[in-house]
Amino acid sequence: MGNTIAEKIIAAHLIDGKMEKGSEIGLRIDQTLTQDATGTMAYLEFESMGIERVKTELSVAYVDHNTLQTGFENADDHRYLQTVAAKHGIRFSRPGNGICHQVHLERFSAPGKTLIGSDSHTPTGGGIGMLSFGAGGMDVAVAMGGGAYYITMPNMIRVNLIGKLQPFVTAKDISLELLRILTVKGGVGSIIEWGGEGIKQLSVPERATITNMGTEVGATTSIFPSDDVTRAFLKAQGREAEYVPLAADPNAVYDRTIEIDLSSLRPLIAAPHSPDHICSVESLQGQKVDQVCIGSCTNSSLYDLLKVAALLKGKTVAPNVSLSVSPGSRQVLTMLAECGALTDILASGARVLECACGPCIGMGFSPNSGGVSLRTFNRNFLGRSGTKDAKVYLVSPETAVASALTGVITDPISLGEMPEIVLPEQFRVDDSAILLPLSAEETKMADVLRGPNIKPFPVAEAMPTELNASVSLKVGDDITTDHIMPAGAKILPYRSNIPKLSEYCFGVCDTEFPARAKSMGNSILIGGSNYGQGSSREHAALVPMYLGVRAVIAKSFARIHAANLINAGILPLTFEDPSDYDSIELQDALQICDIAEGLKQGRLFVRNLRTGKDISCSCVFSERQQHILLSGGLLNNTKEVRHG
Ligand code: MIC
Ligand code: SF4
Repeated sequence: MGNTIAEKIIAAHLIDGKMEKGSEIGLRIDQTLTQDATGTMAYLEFESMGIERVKTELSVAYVDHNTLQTGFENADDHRYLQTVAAKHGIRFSRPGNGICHQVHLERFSAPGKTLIGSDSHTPTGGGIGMLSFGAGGMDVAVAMGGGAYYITMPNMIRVNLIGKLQPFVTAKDISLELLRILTVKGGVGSIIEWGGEGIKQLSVPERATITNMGTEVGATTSIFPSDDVTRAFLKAQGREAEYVPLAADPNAVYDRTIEIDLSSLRPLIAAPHSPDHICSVESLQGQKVDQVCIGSCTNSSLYDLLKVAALLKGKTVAPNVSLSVSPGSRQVLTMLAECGALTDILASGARVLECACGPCIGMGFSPNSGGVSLRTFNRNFLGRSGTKDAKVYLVSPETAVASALTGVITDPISLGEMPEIVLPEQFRVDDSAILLPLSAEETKMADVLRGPNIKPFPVAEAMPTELNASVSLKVGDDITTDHIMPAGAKILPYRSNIPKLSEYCFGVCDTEFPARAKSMGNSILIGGSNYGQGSSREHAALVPMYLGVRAVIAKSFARIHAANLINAGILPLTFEDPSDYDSIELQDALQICDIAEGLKQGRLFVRNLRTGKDISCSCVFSERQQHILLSGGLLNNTKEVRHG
């Protein structure tokens, strides 16, 4: 039996467990990345481990999320990240240098290596044949210290691309088509491998658009082979030496195979408020648009923005539309400037924003009230843009431009002939905005600078033998981490201040939740299916833990969030019979007995003291995870292990 690409990389990095589907495996991690909104916590956690220098081949700290400095908080965090990185052997990508995934793809990603990042879109690296995972900050801290990264050995899904993309149909439309097929839950527990003749026509940045959005189908990660296209990209970045070929064996076995015929694909759009609300652009043609945003880690490469510039050239944005363009990196922006494309973008009336996440995470550029915003991004969750009643649609750069020019949702096919875009053979390589860490000698004298906004992270308590707690919140299906711990320009500055951040927890669902949870002392959350989908932010676990949440009982969980709950010492329990969800109400008093024994058996009974009903919940965790839960989280557990 042959191996898939992922299986080959896993086999080469396996340091714990067996490659049996469904069982826990520990992987050696070659590279890590953090961004600022999750990085402050990750480095506070790393510091608490007392390790002097990272043990990875390469670790990079990026600043790309919290770049609006409306007070001292973000600037303090940037300074902390810069100094903590310098001291511990980590490179530091300065604010303005670009979005972590775009910069990492350009400068560091390498086929055959492993990467984890404290950001759910880390699988962008799969575009170059790197096995890359989004993870919570604590898992990244452990990997920086040389520890394994644990995942459940996934299923393998193969997506074969056949045929040829028509003009104005793009990699983004392929991602949206996969979302139509799989929905936001269909990739859970799986790695998606892309193959077939059709992949040859996709450059590395286009492949990266696709692996980036694999996160939206809930996949553990996504990956492309490493081939001549990969070699050409690495060569253009002056990194040809890092090329290694990588392909699945012809007799590799997949759990599921999906075929997408590129020739019949048409421009697609994801309607509010979920990336899997897919329909054709044509079907929404003519709807008025207020705002168009081009950029984000999904669609901000040089190739994307050269297309955007060529389509905007000589034309003007419609008067009712505000158009923003955020290049993915300083490399992209300088190259756009050098070839004159930036002039075409500016002349069209577009507002050029910093090379950062910006509007994607509600860091400025929020739409007007009730506004319709078309975005080339990857998420359109309710309220994420910063305007709660805005309607956000996800589209390709081509559809974005066509609609910005007409002022209504427009199929880009109506733009006429697609101008030919030729990518330069050599990219402009200038790593001066990526600061190298201090030498081991210099490190001894170096201080780490912390501002007053940086508060120590909350300490979890060990799991009691018996838990008596009431329900502090009951929510429905597909709750995202943006519901649990919203982002946006007002809240993000408190990412290193859990007490302050906790005031906003579940604000989108129920503004009373923080006060109620606090007044209850210990409490339990009830969720529907795919609870915690979306981002990797461990704040969505740390903050509920701070507010006293000891368990979440849901129909099913998203992978990264489940891992974050365990790391924070919160029990993630799954209803064995999903209809039991209906029998629990807000404020119900629940009792869970013999927790340690139940964890061993993989099943716990939750007694509802109001109804007297015993609800059977599954909790199948590895021994490692059971220990973490009983100690009250990964940090407590690491300390226990250290002190014997
Ligand atoms: C996101 O796209 O939701 C974020 C912001 O990049 C998050 C990380 C965070 O919350 O800081 C993610 O995707 O993991
Ligand atoms: Fe940044 Fe948006 Fe990408 Fe998250 S999805 S890393 S906020 S650009």
